[in-house]
Amino acid sequence: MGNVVSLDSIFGLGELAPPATMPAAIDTASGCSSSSCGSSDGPADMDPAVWEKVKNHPCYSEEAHHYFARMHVAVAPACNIQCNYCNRKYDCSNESRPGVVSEKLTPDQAIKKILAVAQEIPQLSVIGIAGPGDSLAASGKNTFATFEMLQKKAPDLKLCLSTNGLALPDHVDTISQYNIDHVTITINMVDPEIGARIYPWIFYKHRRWTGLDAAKILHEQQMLGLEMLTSRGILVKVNSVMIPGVNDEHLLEVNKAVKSRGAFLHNIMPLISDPAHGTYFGLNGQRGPSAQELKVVQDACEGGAKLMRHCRQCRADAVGLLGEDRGDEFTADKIETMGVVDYDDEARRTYREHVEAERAGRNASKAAAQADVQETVGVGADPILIAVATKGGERINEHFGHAREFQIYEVGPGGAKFVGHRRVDQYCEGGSGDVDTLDGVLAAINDCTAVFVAKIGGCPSKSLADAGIEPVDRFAFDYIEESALAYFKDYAERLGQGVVQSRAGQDAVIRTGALTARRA
Ligand code: CLF
Ligand code: SF4
Repeated sequence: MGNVVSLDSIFGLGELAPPATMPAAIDTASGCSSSSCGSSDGPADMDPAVWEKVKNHPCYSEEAHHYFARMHVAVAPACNIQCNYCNRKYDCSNESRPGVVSEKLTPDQAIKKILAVAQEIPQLSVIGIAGPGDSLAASGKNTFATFEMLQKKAPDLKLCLSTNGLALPDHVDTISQYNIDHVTITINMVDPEIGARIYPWIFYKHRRWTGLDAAKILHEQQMLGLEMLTSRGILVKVNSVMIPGVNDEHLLEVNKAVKSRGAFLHNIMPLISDPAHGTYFGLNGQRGPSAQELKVVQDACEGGAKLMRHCRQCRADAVGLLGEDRGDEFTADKIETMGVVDYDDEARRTYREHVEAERAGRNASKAAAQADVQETVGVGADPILIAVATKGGERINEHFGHAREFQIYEVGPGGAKFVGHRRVDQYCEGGSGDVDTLDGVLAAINDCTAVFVAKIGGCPSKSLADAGIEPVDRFAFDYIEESALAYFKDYAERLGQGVVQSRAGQDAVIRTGALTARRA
């Protein structure tokens, strides 16, 4: 018999009674169908067939990323272009980030690892190939060999790949043949003049191309590949690396161009640039954007191709929910000792049924909380940002001192929505807090009005309050969006009374370090 799983056991909610903001019964889906709740990321907004493809994909649905995990297998080491933000010593920074090197696998090793991980992590829904080079360089040999085997061995897992797009048009038929429903193309420009500042060379049709010629070929291949995929009904996500002073303003054009060609999502990611990574940009002082600069560009693109804001720029062998990396639990030597694992999808099926029930029950409570805010606060109030310590399940269920990232929600009369995340060092290690680490946390959430936590100590509470960020633990284990709306209602009242001050205009630091697996 397979494992019995529940959301509470997975997300560490313990034996809690349902929180006040939770609907009375989980089977009240008919009370407020999702179509009436104005979700920007739910079945109301898309074709049912598309919703089926994205609802359990942690990258293609923001909501799904609170519940579902992805796993990357690093079977594609070669690359056919050079990006100025990449050092080949590290992973492909188009879909991951520099700083760590993934453990490269053969297709056979990859399958063994996937089956072992799937057995341990019932949230697993997607297997992606994202490097450490380009998944379609070297004819995509390892990529397709892996997916061919996987399709037969674990048919419930979705297949996903990421590419720079240069070789994409040659492989669209194969992608279609293997039922790969999700493809990411990194498109940083639609103007070769800008492209020439990002790509020093490409390798195409047996020769090396440089400068404007290289950028022009890459651009044409990317556009062609995108059109070919979307015309076949394959969902395409476009990643763009935001490089201040190079393509930041241009990304609006990119957004329009990819939308007109049918891209499903546009993911604008901050450049990660550090001299220690040895990249051209890192060594030449090119900086990445601040949190506010990134948000300004993302906000300007709203209304165009739908935006993804929850990307974690994960590594090419990442395992787990997007905000975590459990890769260290599944290294090659550990997989070797596990022996052969048979395919068994029972735990994953049970888990998915739990998530479906949970989703159905949420719509009514979100709509009620939003209506309450609109009625009491009015529609003209300015939204605020709230940082949330969470380990998944859309709940406030992490201690302040244990958080390795904070999810950022914007809340106002229009509702509460996820707008980003901030990576931090864990403040509390071995039972005591570190002052320097706390300074880093404050800098990362400096634009937030409040931080929601399951628990927090006296010292960090005082430092947060001194910095003008309100620590809030009264919503511990409740749902994030409903809690944010309840908080906003109270905050607007206090603002009106002059008890609190607005934090508008503050900026925060995006940490360009990386989330890596917890070391034992
Ligand atoms: Fe992996 Fe990429 Fe598929 Fe997701 S990641 S291949 S689409 S399964 Fe996701 Fe990671 Fe961001 Fe990529 S958070 S880097 S967007
Ligand atoms: Fe590096 Fe990826 Fe660019 Fe290739 S496509 S150069 S691996 S960032």
